[in-house]
Amino acid sequence: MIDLRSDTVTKPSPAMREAMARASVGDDVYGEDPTVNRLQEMAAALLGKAAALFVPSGIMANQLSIRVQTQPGDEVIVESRSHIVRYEHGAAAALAGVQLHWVNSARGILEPEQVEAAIRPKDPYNPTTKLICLENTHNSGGGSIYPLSTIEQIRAVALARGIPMHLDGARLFNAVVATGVSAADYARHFETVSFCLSKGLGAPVGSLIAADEPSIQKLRRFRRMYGGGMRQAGILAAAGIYALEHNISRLKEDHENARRLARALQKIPTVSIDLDQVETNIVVFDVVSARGSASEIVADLKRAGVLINAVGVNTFRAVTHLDVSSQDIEEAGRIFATVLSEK
Ligand code: TLP
Repeated sequence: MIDLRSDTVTKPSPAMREAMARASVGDDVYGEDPTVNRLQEMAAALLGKAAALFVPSGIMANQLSIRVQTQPGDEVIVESRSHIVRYEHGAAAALAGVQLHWVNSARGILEPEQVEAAIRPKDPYNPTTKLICLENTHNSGGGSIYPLSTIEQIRAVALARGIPMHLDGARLFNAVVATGVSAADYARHFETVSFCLSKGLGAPVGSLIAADEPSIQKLRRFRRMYGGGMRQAGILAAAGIYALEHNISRLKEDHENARRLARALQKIPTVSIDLDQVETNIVVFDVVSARGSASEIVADLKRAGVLINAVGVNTFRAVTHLDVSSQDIEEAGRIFATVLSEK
């Protein structure tokens, strides 16, 4: 089975498992796990921030970042198809008590004018705009990369209004590898930045939030409130360290495989795809035929040996990652051609 549902499906390699087995551990709620501490130091250094905090998931990283920078009743500006809106079960409302202010965009990338227009006036009637969240790369935007110049302009708008920014950088290193812009150069424009170890970087569990030291102290308390304080988490952190040391630069192979897959899909008459929009490891495409519902197409592909996700009525997402080779992608291309050309 060639599993292209997500880069979250990767399994720890034998070498990563060895690093996990060898990890020194301690009780991280006491701050005494040396491997967690080392991972946090590495993450802070990579992102050019004073400190970082290891958390169990990307959603927890986003939600803690929102919680720590807002009060109930505040408003948070987000792109309308961002992960925070689409896939976090209303957590920002349920856990932080904030209202999300969605702004539409073509591929997940907001323009500075849109952000400026979404900021509420300071008067007795409007809610208070307390935070702006961006996502880079943008999952539902098809792995789209935020141009650094756009981030800089949004930052200028935010600074002029005194509004902090959070970056959902679940796939930040895909943007780093694709553009050559360093993680720190992206991160400098945000008060809080999260990234995931358990996507293209190939670790089994975990995300990090980088920020200044006082924010990390507050985040640490909220992490415990949210049930995310872990004990001998060094076993997981060791996988994260291995991922940061070995699996960043190879993300370019996933990007090449995504383009390889996109080129194969483009040749299929029933598929509509824009090659220019395949910037990283996510391939989003439409199937323009009456050959069945999205779930039927997903089931047909599964029977033929490829797993993908439907993300719309006739829109699909395939994600490349370190557990699929270029040969797998070629095989997947052949399977797509057979299954999608059938009717
Ligand atoms: N994304 C998952 C699904 O939840 C959709 C995927 O398969 O792509 N931010 C972004 C941009 C993400 O894509 C994800 C996961 C998260 C946050 C949450 O990470 P986890 O699943 O670790 O909580």
